[in-house]
Amino acid sequence: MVYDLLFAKDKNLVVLIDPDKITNDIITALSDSKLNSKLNAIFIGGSLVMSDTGEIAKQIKDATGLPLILFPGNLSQINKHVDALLFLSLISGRNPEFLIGQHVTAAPIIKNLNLETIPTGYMLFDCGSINSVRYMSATMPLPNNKPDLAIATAIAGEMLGLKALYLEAGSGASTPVSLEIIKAIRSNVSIPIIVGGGIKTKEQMEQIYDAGANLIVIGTAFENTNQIP
Ligand code: 1GP
Repeated sequence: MVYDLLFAKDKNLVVLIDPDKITNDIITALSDSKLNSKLNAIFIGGSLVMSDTGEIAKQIKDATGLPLILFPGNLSQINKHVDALLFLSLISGRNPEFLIGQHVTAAPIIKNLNLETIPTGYMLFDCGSINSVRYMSATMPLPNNKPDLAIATAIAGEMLGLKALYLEAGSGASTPVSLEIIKAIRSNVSIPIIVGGGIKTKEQMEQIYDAGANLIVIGTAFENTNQIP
């Protein structure tokens, strides 16, 4: 199961590839075995994607032996070249389209492709600016300084049977989800916690792992440098 590989270690790491930002340098970097040895998997997807996600997924798959997991902004990104997908429920929001609407349309397609689904509660936090997820999902993010709201949302997600929580600051956020929020959620749920958005340095990564994250997602910092911080 890809799910087990994703959370196999104490400190797990993936890079997120936005199909619209793929370059030859990124493909070359992803094919490097030294870099691959630091990653559990690769995520592919974005809030709004213009490119053919399946075509880019195939290129990445051919370049690396790592599991490839779709992190879909919407169901148009579903394709047969990934090994699994985060079946996201945007539980910080109140837009039924991203709580169940897209899922109903996507479910038969995913079943036909025989893709593993990883049911994930997606929690968007307000980290200072209107990011793409907030705009595209037309939802209000959780405050980054009100642990009670985050805890209640996370507990509800766990009670609904979700298998992981993704705490999202938004791609390119100036600051990641606060350590206070990560710690508060960690003390209240036992399912794995994924943290992404705005993580740029090794020091931030260590602090986020220490706060209780099981998996860190690095997108922009990898795209900009073709290296892991
Ligand atoms: C975005 O959490 C991911 O959905 C990664 O964010 O691009 O800021 O690393 P960054």
